[in-house]
Amino acid sequence: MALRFTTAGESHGPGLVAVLEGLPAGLGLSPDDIDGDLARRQLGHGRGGRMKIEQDRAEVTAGLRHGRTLGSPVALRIQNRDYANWEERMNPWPVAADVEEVHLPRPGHADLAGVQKFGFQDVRNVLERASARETAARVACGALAKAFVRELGVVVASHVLRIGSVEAPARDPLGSEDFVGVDESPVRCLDPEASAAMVAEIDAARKANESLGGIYEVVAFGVVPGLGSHVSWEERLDGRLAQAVMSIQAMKGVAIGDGFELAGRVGSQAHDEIFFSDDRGYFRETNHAGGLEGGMTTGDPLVVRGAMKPLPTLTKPLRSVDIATREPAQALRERTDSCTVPAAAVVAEAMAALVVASAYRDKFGGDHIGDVTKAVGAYEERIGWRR
Ligand code: EPS
Repeated sequence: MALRFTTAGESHGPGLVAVLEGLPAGLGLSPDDIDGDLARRQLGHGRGGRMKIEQDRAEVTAGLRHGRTLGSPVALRIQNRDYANWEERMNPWPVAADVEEVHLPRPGHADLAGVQKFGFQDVRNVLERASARETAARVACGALAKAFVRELGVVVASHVLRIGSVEAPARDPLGSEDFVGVDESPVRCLDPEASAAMVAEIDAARKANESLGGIYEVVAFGVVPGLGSHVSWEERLDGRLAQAVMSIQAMKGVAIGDGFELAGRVGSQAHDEIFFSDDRGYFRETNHAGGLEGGMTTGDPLVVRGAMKPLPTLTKPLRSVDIATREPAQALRERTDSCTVPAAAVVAEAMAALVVASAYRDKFGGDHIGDVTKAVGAYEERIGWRR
């Protein structure tokens, strides 16, 4: 059974919920597995006032007993503490108060297309769900997926490569140990000098009433060769990863491995030559392909980059139109973050983990975690794969 998840919840409504189906039974989990990642998603220089209000915790309401999965859907709930300030405006039921509608769509947000599509008069009916608050629920599901793949020897990590005009210097290929202190950087960047420059750039942007985007990279270490498949388009793992990462709010680009840079290289500089030794089995000395060839994993680290646009809620709003009067107006001005690239990288870790976990479920099945580890071990032995 493939892994499937769904989320529900509005940004200032009572809370978020998520249901993740398809984990095997017997997988050990702790509250910290989930809450640790929820806390990491709240970090990062450039966050706005909302993060001082929220302290995300997942309440698991189904699918677990005494810290082990039951093989049934796992359901969880994350409270929106800010709902206390929005009870009238976001109450699921009618209220006596006269709640003011929002008529000023923000360029770059879901607002205008959303009201057109759903026939709303009030932009809030769209923006509440379009908000990246929803990514807390994704991260909770991703933490469960990470715990599953961790049992199979897979570690998923991320770091920030660029914020605005500041780029971290290129590095030698990274190992999972290189990511140990990454959350200590206020922008989750591995290079201390670039981190400091990114912080300064965010501060300057905020002062100028601007927002900033950037680029992050997710790496999954220890993934077996042969997940995904070349035989049909929807099974190609590169396509599934790209969809999952692109679906994160505010993403505008996704690349696998060297991605767009490969387009400008000659073939001999673009591919990863294959070697064999008794010690290592098949191996490569480079990983331009980002661990994916023909839509299948190669056994090298899986490398996915995401490009995030600057957030479209601006403290100095862009020009727009009042949808009630059709007169020119300034877009909605709301409390906002100035940069959320560090958080987006944590969300992308979750999405990548969910795709990888789902591919393991597709290939190896198994009702109990012990069945899965046994099947993966037998396959690793058959192909002679060594981590
Ligand atoms: C968001 C706007 C801000 C962010 C929010 C996403 O919320 P607010 O409008 O309440 O200030 O803080 O992100 C989160 C709440 C979160 O948990 O990440 C938006 O418009 O997308």
